[in-house]
Amino acid sequence: GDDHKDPRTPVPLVKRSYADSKWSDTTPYASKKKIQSWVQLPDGNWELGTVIQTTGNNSVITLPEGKVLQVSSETLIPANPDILDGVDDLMQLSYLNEPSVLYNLQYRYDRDLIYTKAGPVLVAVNPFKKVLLYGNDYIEAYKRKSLDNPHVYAITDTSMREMIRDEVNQSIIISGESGAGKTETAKIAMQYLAALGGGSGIEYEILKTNPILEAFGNAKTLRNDNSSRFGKLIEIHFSETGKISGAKIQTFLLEKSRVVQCSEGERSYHIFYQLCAGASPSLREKLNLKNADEFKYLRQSNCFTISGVDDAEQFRIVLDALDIVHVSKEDQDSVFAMLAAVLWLGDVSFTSIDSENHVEPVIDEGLTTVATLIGCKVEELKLALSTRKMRVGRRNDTIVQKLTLAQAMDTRDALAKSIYSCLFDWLVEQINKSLAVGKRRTGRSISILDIYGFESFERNSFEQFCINYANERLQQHFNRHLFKLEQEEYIQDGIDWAKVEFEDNQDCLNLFEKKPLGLQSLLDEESTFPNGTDLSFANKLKQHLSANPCFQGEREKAFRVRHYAGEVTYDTTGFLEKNRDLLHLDSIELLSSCTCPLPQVFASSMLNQSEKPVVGALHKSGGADSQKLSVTTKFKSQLFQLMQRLESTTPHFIRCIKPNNFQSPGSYDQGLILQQLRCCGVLEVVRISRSGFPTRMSHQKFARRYGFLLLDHVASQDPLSVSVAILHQFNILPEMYQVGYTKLFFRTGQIGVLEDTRNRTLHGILRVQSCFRGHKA
Ligand code: AOV
Ligand code: MG
Repeated sequence: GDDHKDPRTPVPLVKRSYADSKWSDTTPYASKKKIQSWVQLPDGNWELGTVIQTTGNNSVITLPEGKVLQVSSETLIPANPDILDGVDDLMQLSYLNEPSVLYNLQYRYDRDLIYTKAGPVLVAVNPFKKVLLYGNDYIEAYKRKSLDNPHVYAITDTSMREMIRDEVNQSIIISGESGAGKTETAKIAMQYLAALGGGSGIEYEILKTNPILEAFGNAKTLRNDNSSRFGKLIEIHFSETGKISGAKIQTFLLEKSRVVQCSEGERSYHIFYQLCAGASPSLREKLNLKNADEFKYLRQSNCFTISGVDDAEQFRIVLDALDIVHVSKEDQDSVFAMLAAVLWLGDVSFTSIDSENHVEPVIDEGLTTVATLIGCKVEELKLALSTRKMRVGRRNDTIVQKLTLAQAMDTRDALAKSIYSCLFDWLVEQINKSLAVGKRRTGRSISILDIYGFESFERNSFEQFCINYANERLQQHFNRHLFKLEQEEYIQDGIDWAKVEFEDNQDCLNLFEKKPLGLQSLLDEESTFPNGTDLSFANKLKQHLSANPCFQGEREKAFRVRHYAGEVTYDTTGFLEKNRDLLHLDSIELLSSCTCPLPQVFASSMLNQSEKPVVGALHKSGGADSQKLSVTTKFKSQLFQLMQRLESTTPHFIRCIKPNNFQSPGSYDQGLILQQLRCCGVLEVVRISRSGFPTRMSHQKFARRYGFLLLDHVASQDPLSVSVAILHQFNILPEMYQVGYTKLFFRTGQIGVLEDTRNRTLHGILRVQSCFRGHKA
């Protein structure tokens, strides 16, 4: 039988075995004098050692610093020969195991080679410092293909070529934990597209959307100084000639709670600090601005600056960018007025007016400034913040209810949050108008997806619940394309294939999405109950979901979810309120009566949103609230639409990896990296790709594309015969392709030879033609 005691036999590190792969042991190890092996030290890190003796089940191994260890042979994992140090595609490793992959990435990382291919996936390890890999020279080199090592530019170039070649829309899907480098990577991809497809000037506008959206949608968190608090899909359209013709941005669920509340050491949205630091004296006066540390909303987290960032300078960059995307000066003034109004709202305080704890706002600088900025009377604002109109009884009589301190503060904060999120949406709309794709749609586009990454904090709330759910959806898309569809296609087309197992996250998605007993349904249900509380919600979860392997009830109001990227404990405090996300009709009416233009726009957009009654219809105050979809439901449907859109594109995946938790350069935390590699299945992707056939083309298309290269006449003109003739003429080795029922399948790189010949031949023909024309003239 199998004898796994020999250290030369690859031993699986985790549950899945790579030993069974015919690829995993191809180097004749025995012929080497010294046997290099990975040994795991007590701290969990892997070290490269040399096996000097093996007796029975034990091996003696020496480590670089002269230490000698005796270990069980089974724990040793084979290392690759030196010649494979730092290969730029993990597919080239003879031994595919976790320590070898970790070592390979580290070897490259130490040399600032932050990009590595894992089969079709680009792995990017965040350098946390400037690396000299970008700019025009590099762009030019990738464009001319004089450089072809792994890079965002290279994968972007591929997407561009495939868009033109296949006439299919493309997507670049960037994933990874918070702080792993997704947003930077997305910008690098945009840079490349702008350089290649530029010319009309619209590319500058597209690039300038970045500083704007980052100012309004990014903030410093404990994980990332520039953390995206919204998801973004930018769809860049191209003309037939490959020039950018326009773009469209879609955003997903902005974290609005941050406007009124954020944790110690974090910041609210960058734009607030930028405005306070960078506004001109006249603007400061007009908005009655104070310093950032004087506004209550900003003061609570005790963090005002980001090291290495000059907010005033950033403000100038944002102003510039707003000009470039054609937001008029007038509109810009309105935007800043809304920002100041939000800040001043936080300074509105309340005073008790009776013995029943009812309050009303103090008429002070805060209240009067807000009224001036949004363009309403102080009295109207005061009323909206201290009372609520309700319809009661069968005759729908209106009665006016006074608010308690807690209710009044909630009302004030809800108004601030709504103004800010409406402002964000409005800005995106303005940007989209400016970038609008003309009437001449060609239907060719490349979309870049950059959403907030998986998050796990000490305390996780509704926001993390949504963010992590989005990441689960994205993970499924990744799995579907790289594992499921890939393998299904082989089997469907009748080619030989041994199935590769992968970590499926369907259980976790079911936990979220199942009706009626899933996290989201139960949350929505509890949100519609007048007497529902966060605690009753938590209890319902424990009652109904405990059978799901991904769920665990925790003490009091908490529960735990086993995500693909790790376990997260959520505290349900605030879940119901945040899911309902109600802005009382009184506040909407206030905004619509304002004399400033933006509040009116906001009010009408909020009223439009509230047509479909789902959650809130039965909410506390008896029906006078705006009725609208719950946040969870809306977010879920947005994500479904997103996935549908992505399904119609050819995806290109980039996996960003965060090498340490300190945002610092040069530190490579093996454990942290391994966990990220595991949860996105990097090893499995490599394994599938090298035993698989990533390039495929229908017989028809193949015959059409390369048939003209045939030297001999083919008796039968059916696509299959033509295809086979082409394969023979070019001496493509039988193990390098498979002929399926409908398609040809090729191993990596095989189609390149044919494409090169085709291009050379076509060029030759063009040259001859133009010579000919030259003669005639
Ligand atoms: P994220 O988008 O993945 O997190 P970012 O793209 O904001 O992460 O990257 C975090 C920080 O890492 C950046 O601010 C840079 O300082 C640094 N960084 C990332 N990529 C590079 C690079 N290629 N070169 C130099 N520095 C880089 V979040 O949005 O939190 O999920 O929500
Ligand atoms: Mg980001």
